[in-house]
Amino acid sequence: MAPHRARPPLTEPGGPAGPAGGAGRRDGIFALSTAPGRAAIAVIRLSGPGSGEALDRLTGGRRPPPRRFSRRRLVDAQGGTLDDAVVVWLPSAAAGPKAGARQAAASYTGEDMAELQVHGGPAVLRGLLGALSALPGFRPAEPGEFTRRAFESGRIDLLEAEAVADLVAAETETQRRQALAGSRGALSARLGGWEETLLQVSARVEATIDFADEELPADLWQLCRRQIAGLQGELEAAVAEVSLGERLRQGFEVALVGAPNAGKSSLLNALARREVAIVHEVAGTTRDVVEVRLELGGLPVTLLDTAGLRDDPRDPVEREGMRRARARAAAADLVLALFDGDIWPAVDPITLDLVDDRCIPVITKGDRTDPGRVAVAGRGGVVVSAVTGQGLGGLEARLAERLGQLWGAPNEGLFSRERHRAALADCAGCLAEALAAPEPGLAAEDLRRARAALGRLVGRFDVERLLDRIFGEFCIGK
Ligand SMILES: Nc1nc2c(ncn2[C@@H]2O[C@H](COP(=O)(O)OP(=O)(O)OP(=O)(O)O)[C@@H](O)[C@H]2O)c(=O)[nH]1
Ligand SMILES: [Mg+2]
Repeated sequence: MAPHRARPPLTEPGGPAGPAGGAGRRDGIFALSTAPGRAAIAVIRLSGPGSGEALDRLTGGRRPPPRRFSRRRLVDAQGGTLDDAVVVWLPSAAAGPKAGARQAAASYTGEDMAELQVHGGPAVLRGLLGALSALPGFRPAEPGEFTRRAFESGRIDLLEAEAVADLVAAETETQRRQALAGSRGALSARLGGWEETLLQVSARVEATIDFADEELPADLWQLCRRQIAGLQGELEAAVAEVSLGERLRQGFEVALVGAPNAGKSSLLNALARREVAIVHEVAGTTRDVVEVRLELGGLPVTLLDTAGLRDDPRDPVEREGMRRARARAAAADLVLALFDGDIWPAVDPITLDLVDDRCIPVITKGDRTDPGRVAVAGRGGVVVSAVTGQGLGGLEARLAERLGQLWGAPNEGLFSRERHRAALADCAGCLAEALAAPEPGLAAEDLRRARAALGRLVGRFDVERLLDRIFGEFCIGK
């Protein structure tokens, strides 16, 4: 679906929407949209009805032609030069033969916008942001406010807005693909299909009520029930998929467990390719759970290093560490159960007891283990050495394969938030009630509620309550 289709605006232009709404003309906003710090180029964006005049002031009256990169000297209110920059003027209405006709807004926010590509040094930015603050009617943007305005002007729906936040946060290839699909309307399209079916079935149910005495196909109500049941099944599948979507956003958890000194922290560091956790010959070094984010097979992974497990630790801190280790391992998607290569093929019974189908057994310290003994006892385990790097590639491949199985190959455009789960489950629940309704008249009301639940997902109902939560997740400048 095209990302830039027009939708009816949800709030009146210039109305009291947005965190800094007020009567009359809407505030102009500006923000540094690139990361702060030193860079060759930094991008500052402006949005709001006063953006054109702001650009006039900043360029000393030389507003560039629309949608053309133009080199301009940027000046402050006293005419002093701030920077030599590339400037783009993005009026909300597209020019051309159709100008003046009702058409899709031609900027990200749906308002007049400008982008300044400036030298990315702290002093340049301070000067420019200061000059922008001094512009009448302009203020710094809140986090996510540009995207919020895009939503409020009807250019994108809430699902697309959330996907924009995910795209900015994406760290791995799979996250990027999913978020990009969502920002281009993949989730909205799935939702649109359900809404279409729901509308059709609602109309049929209403017909059985309104025209009960007239000639209607005898099995119309039965047909409706079949359609409702089909839709309910699809929604329940979508609810089930949310946990996968959440995993993708938050990362799959892989816990390392084993006896003290089994080599957990060494393996964590080797997989992370940096010294994250303390490694020491003292047994019981690690107490807290140490987390590292990695990408494996295109998926985000959080590796968890944990306290070594042993019988009866005296130290209360170590005991607490072990409690946390067990809890995190129980909740993890996959577990690497580490067996100390130094004592192999003897195995630590506590770790052995934890082995289940989420586990990959790992024999550590391969550089010190007799290869003959390891070969005999391989049994699907991977032999690694944190010292020589032996087996690490194989372990990563095994992990990527297992994660790939957990991930499956879902649709592009996964529902991934608790908010989605609640609305989809609510809709599925209403459909279940419609199916259980003794007569079409009662089912019609359930179907109306089901439609409202779907509408909430794209932001057509209950909007205000949601907005601050959703847009608060964003970076400033997006
Ligand atoms: N030769 C060799 N020594 C290793 C290897 N991995 C770990 N060690 C040594 O084993 C000892 C314990 O390593 P750690 O990584 O701290 O073990 P741990 O499982 O995190 O231990 P706790 O945090 O105490 O539970 C250290 O002296 C490491 O240098 C390895 O692959 N080869
Ligand atoms: Mg450790």
